[in-house]
Amino acid sequence: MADFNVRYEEYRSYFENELNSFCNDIKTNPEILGESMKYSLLLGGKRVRPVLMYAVGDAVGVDRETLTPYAIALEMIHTYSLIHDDLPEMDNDDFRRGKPSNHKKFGQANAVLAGDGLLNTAFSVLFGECYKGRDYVSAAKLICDCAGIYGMIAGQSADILHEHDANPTVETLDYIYDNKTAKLITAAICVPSVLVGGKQYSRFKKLGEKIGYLFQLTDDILDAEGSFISLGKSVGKDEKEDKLTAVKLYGLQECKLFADMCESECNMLIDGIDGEVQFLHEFVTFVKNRHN
Ligand code: GRG
Repeated sequence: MADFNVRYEEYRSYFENELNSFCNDIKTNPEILGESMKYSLLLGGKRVRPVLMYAVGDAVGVDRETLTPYAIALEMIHTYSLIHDDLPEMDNDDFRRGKPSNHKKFGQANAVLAGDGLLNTAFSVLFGECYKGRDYVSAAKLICDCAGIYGMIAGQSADILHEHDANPTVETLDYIYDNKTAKLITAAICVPSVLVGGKQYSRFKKLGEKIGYLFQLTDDILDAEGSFISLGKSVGKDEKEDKLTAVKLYGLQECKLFADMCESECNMLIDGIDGEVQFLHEFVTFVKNRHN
């Protein structure tokens, strides 16, 4: 795992530098708009989506320079979703990544606009790549679709609808997981494949869906038994708000067994991928065992 940590850090710090340069060029009038966007964007975070994108890029032969605009756009979309999710009318969380959430720092109206600004800028970055050719357009569209009304937003809508659900079903839970969380992770994994004409696309898609599912499963386990110190956000909220989660449906112990099963399934899918995939195997272990 030592090699994994080094390589993860290499991808993460490369991305962090690129993101910092990108943010230096954001200058808005009024200033508070750009400041509130950058506040959340640069608050830290594990950067799992950019890291995954770069790792798959290395496996299929797409360089980091080519991927970086897509990674930045995806991280902006992810960050906007967290800002909006933390708002009182959504998940109502005062902390994110160990710091005051965006609306606590800038107020609710500015937080809505910071999220809108990030989404809009993400689209602008994606459009900026499209002149390069058809594969670049397809990769941009993939991210838009995964983030949109047949992806993350649909998952969030279902998540809200099924709070206090008296008759929760596996199908509903899977729909929420597959869309709210797994779609953006699938986009991160599939973009490099799309940029080389769809090389091993269906294998990467299945892998993205499975890693995304595992990611949400561990998120729910951490909400049930993690701590504020390690997570940097409130814990125990799913139960308090009677959210439809795997912990509610299966119980904590079953959830952990389920996570073991998902980990094995991810590893089987990775075994079917051609290329250098050791990092991906270790990434799955990292997701399964994460503490934040
Ligand atoms: C469209 C308003 C709107 C919301 C979208 C994604 C989402 C729905 C809400 C965010 C809350 C949530 C629990 C999402 C599931 C995905 C997830 C586990 C997000 C946390 O991602 P990490 O762990 O966060 O990658 P960091 O802080 O490391 O970037």
